[in-house]
Amino acid sequence: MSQFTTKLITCQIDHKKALAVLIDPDKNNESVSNIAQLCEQNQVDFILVGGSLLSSSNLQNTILSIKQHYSGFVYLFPGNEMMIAPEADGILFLSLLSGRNPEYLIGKHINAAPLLIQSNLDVVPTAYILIDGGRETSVSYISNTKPIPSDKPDIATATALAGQLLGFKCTYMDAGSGALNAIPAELIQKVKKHTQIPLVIGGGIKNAQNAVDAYNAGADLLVIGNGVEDNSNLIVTISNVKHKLNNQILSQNL
Ligand code: 1GP
Repeated sequence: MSQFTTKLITCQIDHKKALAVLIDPDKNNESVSNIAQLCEQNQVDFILVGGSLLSSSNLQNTILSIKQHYSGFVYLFPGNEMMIAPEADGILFLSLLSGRNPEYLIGKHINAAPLLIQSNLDVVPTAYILIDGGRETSVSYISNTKPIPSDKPDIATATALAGQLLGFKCTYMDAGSGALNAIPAELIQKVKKHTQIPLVIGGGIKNAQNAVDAYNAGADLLVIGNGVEDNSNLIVTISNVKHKLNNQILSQNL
C-alpha cells in the first residue's frame, strides 16, 4: 500500500493526528531550507510541494533542497500535469469532485498517466473537494469551478461519499490557499461521520485554535501553507497541538 495512505490509515486506527506543510515553489524559494529544517525538528509527517500555478522552473530544485534538510516524505500537490517531478516520493492524484470541469475531473489525469506509470512516484488517488473559504481562491479561478458553500454539509458529505464509493484513497477538503475562513468544524464532523477513508483538511488554518477545531472535528491530516509563509513559527505551534492531542490519546488508551 502507498506510504501516504498507510500512514493515514495507521493514524485513523490509532486515533492519531498528522500534519503536512505545503510549500509553493514559486513563493518560498529563499525560505525552503528554513521551513524544511523546522519540519524535520518538529516531526512534520509530510511536506507537500505545489500550487495552482507554476510560473518558475523551481519545482525540482525545491524538492532537492527540501530533501537536504527533511527526512520525511515529500509529495507533489499538483495544479496540473506539468507538475510532475521524479525527485518527490509521491503525488496526490487529485480529482476535483466539487467541480464540474471535466479537465480537472479526468482530463489532466489522462495527460499525466503515461508519465506517472513510468515513474517511481507513489500515486495517491485523492477526492479533492473545495469548500468556500470566504473569498475566491486561485484553484477555484484556475479550475473554473465553484466551491461547495461552507454551510452545506450535506452536499460536502454526499460528494465525499461519492469519492469513497468511486475508490479514492483519501478525501482532501480544502478551503483553498489563503482562505479567509477555515472549513467549519460542523462540516468536517459530518463528512468524518459518514465516510471511512482518511480525511485531509486544509485552507485558512492560521493558528492553534483552527488546528484544535479541525483535528477535534475529525481531520486525520491538516495541511498548512500560507500561514507558514507569513510566519514559519506556525509549524512549531501546530506541531505542538498535534503532539499534545496525540499524547492525550495515548494516555487515554493506556
Ligand atoms: C491549500 O490546503 C492548502 O491548498 C493550504 O492552505 O495556504 O491557506 O494554509 P493555506
